[in-house]
Order: sequence, then structure tokens, then C-alpha cells
Amino acid sequence: MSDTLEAVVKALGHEPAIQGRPRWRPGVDVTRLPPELPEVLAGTPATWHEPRVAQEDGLVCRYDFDDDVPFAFDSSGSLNHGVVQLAKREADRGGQVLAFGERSGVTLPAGAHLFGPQPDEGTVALWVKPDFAAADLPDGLWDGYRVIFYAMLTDGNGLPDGWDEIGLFCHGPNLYAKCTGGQDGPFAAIPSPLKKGEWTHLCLTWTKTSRRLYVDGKLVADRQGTFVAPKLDDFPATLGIHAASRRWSWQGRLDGLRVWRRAVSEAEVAGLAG
Ligand SMILES: [Ca+2]
Repeated sequence: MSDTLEAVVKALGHEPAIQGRPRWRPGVDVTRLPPELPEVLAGTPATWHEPRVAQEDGLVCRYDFDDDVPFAFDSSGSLNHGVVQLAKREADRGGQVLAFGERSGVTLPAGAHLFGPQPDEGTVALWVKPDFAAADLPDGLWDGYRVIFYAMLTDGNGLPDGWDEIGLFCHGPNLYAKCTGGQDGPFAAIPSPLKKGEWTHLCLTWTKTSRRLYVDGKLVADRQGTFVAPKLDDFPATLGIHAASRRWSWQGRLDGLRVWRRAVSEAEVAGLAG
């Protein structure tokens, strides 16, 4: 018996007699709905076809968007599907891509689920096509960010500038790549090679002793050293939006996201970008 019921029984001297117990509410009478809602109720339910799944060594996420699935389908077989918010599929790159605008993004599974809780190595690769010229982006502390991919330890940081983060983003005229454990900053900050309205392939890889960024299959940043692996937890990773602030959306198109739990080789990167 609960403490409350025990107290009631003690006060009454007997168990309470309950009368007028509330019943289930009656169902909604559709004939009484506002006139615009029956139209919605009569709408065609979403139907879609499951794309083909192809497993690959160490690959834990593959989004190609070449399907009619109402979410981001992971064809790596790892079930790391994503929730698409406001971004739309469009015909491009011989199939479909995802078009992003203000407040749009894709929420992926948690960083630790994708990469592991403190990943010594990994890869994030994808195609990007901005709707903006890097030279036109402001570079103040609180403006001009365009996030491509982000995974991070839980925190409420409003900017893509913390520790324990794996990310790719533009800020002002530069492209940044980070894989930060300890108190590292971005390992790559280069004049943005992205061109308005053009596709570019980006690939970030890391191991215990390296941090690398490839652009169109070519190595453009290569930091060697002894690195602390980023810590990750159950905070969701994101595509095309900053994970913590839900701001700094990508403006343009993204396609062909690949996430590996290993650092892919230079030859593999060249193959992806080919
Ligand atoms: Ca595609």
C-alpha cells in the first residue's frame, strides 16, 4: 500500500469508496473537426521502399538520399538512421541530394554510438555544395558559421569552438576541421576551397598520431603528433546544423555522408572523391 493510501485509510478508518471514477475520454468525432482538418486526415500516408544495404569494413553510416524514405536512411546496415528537419531532397549528382536552409538539419544517433566513447580513429566524408561564397560570410565571433557535420560531448556551447568535438564547418572565409580531445583547437583552418554552386568532396580522418583533411581527394592539412582522442557520449551528432545550439545551418546541398570507425587510406579517399 502506498504511503498516501495508508494515510487515507488511517484517517477514514476504512478503505475509501471511490465513486464517479473518471472514464476514458470518448474518441474524437471527426464530423466535429474544423473544416480544414478532414483534408489532412484524408491525405495519403507516407509510403517508401527500403534501399539496398551494403556493409563495408568499419563503415557505420552511409547516407545517399537516393531514395523515397522520409528520414535519412543509413545503408551501411548499422541502423544509424537520421531524422531530417526541414531539409529537402532535390535532384542532383545523378540522383538526389539534401538541400539545407535556415534551421534545417539532420539529427544522427549519439556521437558515442557512431564513433565509440573515445575514438582513437575515424573518418567523416561527404560532398558539399554551398549556396554562398566564402568571401561573403562575416567572421565575427557570433556570426558567419555554416556547419557541415558535428559530433560532440554533451554541453550547451552556442558556438562550434569547444573541446571533445569532431566537426567540419565554415566560418567567414575559412574552412575548419576539428577532432579535439583535451584542449586542442581545430587542426585545420584553411582559406575555404568551397565554391558557390559547385560540389567539393571533404574527408576528415584521424588516428592516435594524425589529423588529416582531404579536399577533392587531395591531402590539404596533415597534423602529426600524439593526440588525445575526443570524448563522446549520448549527445546526438548532426549533419548541416550545429549539434548544441541548433544554429549555424548549412546553406546549400550535402550528399554522400560516410562515417567510419577507422581512418580510411589516401587511396580510399581518392576513390570516394573520384
Ligand atoms: Ca545522392
